[in-house]
Amino acid sequence: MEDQKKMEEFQAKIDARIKIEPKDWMPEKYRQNLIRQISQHAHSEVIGMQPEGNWLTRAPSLRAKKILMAKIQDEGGHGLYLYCAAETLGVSRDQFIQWLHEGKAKYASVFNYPSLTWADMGAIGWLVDGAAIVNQVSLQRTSYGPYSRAMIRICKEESFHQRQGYEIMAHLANGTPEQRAMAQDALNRWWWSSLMMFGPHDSDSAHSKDSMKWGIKLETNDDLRQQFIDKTIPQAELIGLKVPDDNVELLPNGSYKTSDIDWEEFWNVIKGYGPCNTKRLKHHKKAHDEGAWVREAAAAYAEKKAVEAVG
Ligand code: FAQ
Repeated sequence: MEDQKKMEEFQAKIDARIKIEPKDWMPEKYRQNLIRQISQHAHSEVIGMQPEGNWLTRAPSLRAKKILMAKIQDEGGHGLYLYCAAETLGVSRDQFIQWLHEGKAKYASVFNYPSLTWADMGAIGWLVDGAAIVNQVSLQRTSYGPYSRAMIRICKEESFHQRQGYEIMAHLANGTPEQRAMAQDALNRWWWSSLMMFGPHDSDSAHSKDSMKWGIKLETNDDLRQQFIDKTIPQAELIGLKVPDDNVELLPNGSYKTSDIDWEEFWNVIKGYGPCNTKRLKHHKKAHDEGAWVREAAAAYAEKKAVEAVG
C-alpha cells in the first residue's frame, strides 16, 4: 500500500512536469533505467572522441586543427557532465567504466565505424552531432533534474559542433571535383549509421514504453529520427550532395519518406561486431590504464586540501 501511494505520487509529479531530484523517492526500475541510459550516453561522448582524434594530426590547416581540438575537448566535457549526473543515482564512476570495459554497458553504435578521410570530420559534425542534438534538445525536458540540466548545457555546445561539420562539408562540396567526391563519399558512409543513432523502431524498442511513461524520453525513437531526416535532406541538397537512398520521396506534409535501415547491420554492431568495436574498447582501456597515475594524484591532492581545510 505504501509503495502504491509513493508510486502514484511519483507519477503525478512526472505528469505535472516536476523534476525528480537525487534524494526524491523513485521506483527502482526508474533509477535503473536512468543509470543505463545516462551512463551509456556518457560513454558515447567519450568513445566518440576517437574517430575525430584520428584526424587531429592531419587537419588541413591550423584553423581547422584548433576547431577540431576544441570540439573533441567539448565531447570529453560532455562525458564528464553525464558521468556526474549518473553518479547522483548511487553508482560510482569506476563502476561505470568497469561495465563499459566488460561489455555490459553500450555506447552509440555510430562510433564503431572508421573515419577514413578529412571529409569524415565534416560528416561526423554535421550528421552525428546533428542527430545527437535532435535527441538531446528533446532530452532537455527529461524528468530527472541532473540529466536535464546536463543536457541544457550540452545542447549549447552541440549546435556549434554541427555547424563546424556542415562548414567542412560545404567547403569540400564547393571545391574541386575530388573534394566534392570526398564529401559525397563521407555522406554515403555516415548517413545510415547516423539514422541508427536513434535506436530501433518504436515497436522493437525495449525501454521506450517505461521511459515515455516516466518522462525519461519525451519523444519516440522513430519520431526523433524523422525530425532529423526532415532537417538534414534539405541541408544536403543545399550544398549539392545527395543522401545515399534512391527511395527518398518528399510527402505533401513536408516530411520525407526513406528506405528502411539495415537492422541486421545495426544489431550486429551493437553486439560488438562492427568494424571498430574491438579497437575502440582496446584504446579506451589503454588510455584508462595509462591515466591511473593522474587520477591517483588528483585524489591525493583533493584529500590533502580537505585535511588542510579541517585544520
Ligand atoms: N547504439 O529500447 P531501446 C553524441 C540499445 S552522443 C548503441 O530503444 P533506449 C555526441 C539500447 O541501449 C550520442 N546501442 O533503448 C558526439 C538498448 O540496449 P540495452 C549518444 C543502442 O535507451 C558526437 C537496446 O538497444 N546519445 O553522439 C542504440 O530506450 C560526435 C534497445 O533500444 C545518447 O546516448 C545505438 N544507436 O533508446 C560525441 C542519447 N540504440 O541498454 C562525439 C541518450 C539503441 O538494453 C562525436 N540515449 N541501443 O542493453 C537515448 O536517447 C536512448 O538511449 C536511445 C535508445 C535513443 C539511444
